[in-house]
Amino acid sequence: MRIDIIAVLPELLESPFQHSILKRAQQKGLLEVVVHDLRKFGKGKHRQIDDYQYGGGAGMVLMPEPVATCIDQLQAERRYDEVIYLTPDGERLDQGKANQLSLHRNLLLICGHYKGLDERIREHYVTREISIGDYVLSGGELAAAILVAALGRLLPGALFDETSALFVFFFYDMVSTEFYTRPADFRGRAVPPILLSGHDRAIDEWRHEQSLQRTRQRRPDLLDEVE
Ligand code: 6GU
Repeated sequence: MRIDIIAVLPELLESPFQHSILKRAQQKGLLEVVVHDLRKFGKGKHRQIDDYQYGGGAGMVLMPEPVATCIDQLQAERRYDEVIYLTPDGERLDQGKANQLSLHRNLLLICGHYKGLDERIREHYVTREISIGDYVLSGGELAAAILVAALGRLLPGALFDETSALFVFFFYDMVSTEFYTRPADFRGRAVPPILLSGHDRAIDEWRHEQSLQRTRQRRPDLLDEVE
């Protein structure tokens, strides 16, 4: 999968893909992430990319010309399955949407800033608008990093342990069980004895029951969706 990202602050995207699973996915050739600096497409001495909004009001809008020029250049090189604008008024990202998006070959992500994109860019180029939750960030870069992190781990071969990828689908309708590591007794608190029993089948059943209980307690909405 190749992901191109158009960003106002490309520096914010320098580190997120250089560690752990995303780093390994890139080294293995499963994932390619290329960040494009929108300012390079601005005109004049100051390489202007934002301007006051028509009709007045606080906050700048990204000028359509630099964004269009950048998208045109990228689209001349490859066909994108989706052109995704990261914006708080987009459809909310969840595991199901991440699963679907992870099946694509080429994605183009556009990070807004200030008031965001000129509406005409949204109408003409954007095929999908995605939000990472109901709160507002001042730019889309961190949201793009989260989207890439959600997709990268789903690419076949990205995880060491393939059962972890299956677990993802499980997580779609239930929260995970609880986890423990050594020591078996931590400051007087013991690990549930079943986990030390060596009975794999019984452990699986116990974990499933834990997940169900925790889902009922923490995220009853997930069970509503399934039923
Ligand atoms: Cl995708 N962008 C911005 N700027 N804020 C957000 C968001 C995206 N998702 C939630 N808040």
